[in-house]
Amino acid sequence: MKLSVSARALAAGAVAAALLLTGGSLAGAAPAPAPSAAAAPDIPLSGVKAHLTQLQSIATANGGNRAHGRPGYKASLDYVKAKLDAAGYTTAIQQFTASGRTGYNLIADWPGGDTNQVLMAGSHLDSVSSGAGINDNGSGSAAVLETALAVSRAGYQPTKHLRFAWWGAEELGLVGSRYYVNNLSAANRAKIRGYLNFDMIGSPNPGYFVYDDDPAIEKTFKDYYAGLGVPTEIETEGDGRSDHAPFKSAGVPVGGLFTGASRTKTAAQVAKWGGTSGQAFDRCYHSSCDTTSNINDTALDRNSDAIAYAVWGLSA
Ligand code: DTR
Ligand code: CA
Ligand code: ZN
Ligand code: ZN
Repeated sequence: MKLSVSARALAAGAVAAALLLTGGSLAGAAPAPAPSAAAAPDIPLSGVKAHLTQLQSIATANGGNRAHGRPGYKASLDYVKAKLDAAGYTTAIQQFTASGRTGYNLIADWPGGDTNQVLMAGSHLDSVSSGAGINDNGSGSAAVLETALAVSRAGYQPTKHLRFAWWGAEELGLVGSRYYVNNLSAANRAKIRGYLNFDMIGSPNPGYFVYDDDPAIEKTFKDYYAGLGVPTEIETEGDGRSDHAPFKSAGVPVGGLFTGASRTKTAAQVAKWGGTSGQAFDRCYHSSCDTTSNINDTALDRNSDAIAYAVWGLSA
C-alpha cells in the first residue's frame, strides 16, 4: 500500500518521536542521532512478486523445493546474490554443515555508514522439503531483497551501516542464523544495534503481528501501521521460533513482523483485518501448496513497505 507523501512525512516524524521517547536509541545502544529527513521509498509489490516468481521457478526446476542441502536452496541463494552484486553490495557466503549437508548464509553489506553501528535485516531463504516455501519464507526473503535494492536505487547513505542477511537451514532449527551469531567476535556482535526479522509476511489469511522484543523497534513498526490505520497485535506464536532468537540470546535488540502460520484466525481478528475466521492464517504452512498462489498481496505490500520504513527510520 502506498503512503501519501504527507502521511509518510508524518510517519517519519513518529520514528523521530519514538527514538526520542526511548532515549533516541535502540534499547541498550548509544543514543542514535536524530533520524534523517529522508523518508523511506515505497517498495514496489511488483518487484517483490517478481522475486517470488523466480523462487517458484527455482523450486519447480529442483524437485519442488528450496530446502537445506538441496539444489533448490543453493540456486535461490545464487539468485539473491546476483541481484545484490549487481546493485553494488559487498556480499559474502558463509558455509556451514547441518544434518550432513552443506548449508549457506548470504550476508550483504551496503558500503558506507558507521561500521561500529550496524543495523541488520534478515530472512531465512530455505523452505521445508515438502514444497516451494513461497510464503515460508520466500515472502520475507523477497521483501528484504527488494528493500536492499531500494537502498541501492536511492543511493541511501544512513548514519548506521546496513547489513542484510538470508539464512540457511532455519527449518532445521535456526541453524544458519545461530551459526552466524556464534561465529561473531564479541566486538563485532556489540556493533549490531538491531536485527529485524521477517519470516512469513504474506500469509493468505493474514494477521498483522509485531514482535514485542525491543521497544524501539516494536514502536517503529506499530507507528508505521498506525499511519496506515491498520491495527496490529503482538506476535505470540513465535518466541524463539525464528532467526531473531539467536540474536536476542546474544543481547542484540530484535524485532520483526509476521502474518501468521497454522493458528486459526478468530472472529475478532476478522473484524479488524478481514479474511476468514476459523481458518488458519496460512493453511499451506509447510505444505506443497505453499506456492506463489499462497500469498496475500495486500499483506505482502504493507509488510514490504514496513520493512523499508523501519530500515530507513532505524538507520538514520
Ligand atoms: N518458525 C517459522 C514459522 C513461525 C512460526 N511462528 C512464528 C513466529 C514468528 C516468526 C515465524 C514463525 C518457520 O516455520 O519457518
Ligand atoms: Ca509498496
Ligand atoms: Zn517454516
Ligand atoms: Zn519460516
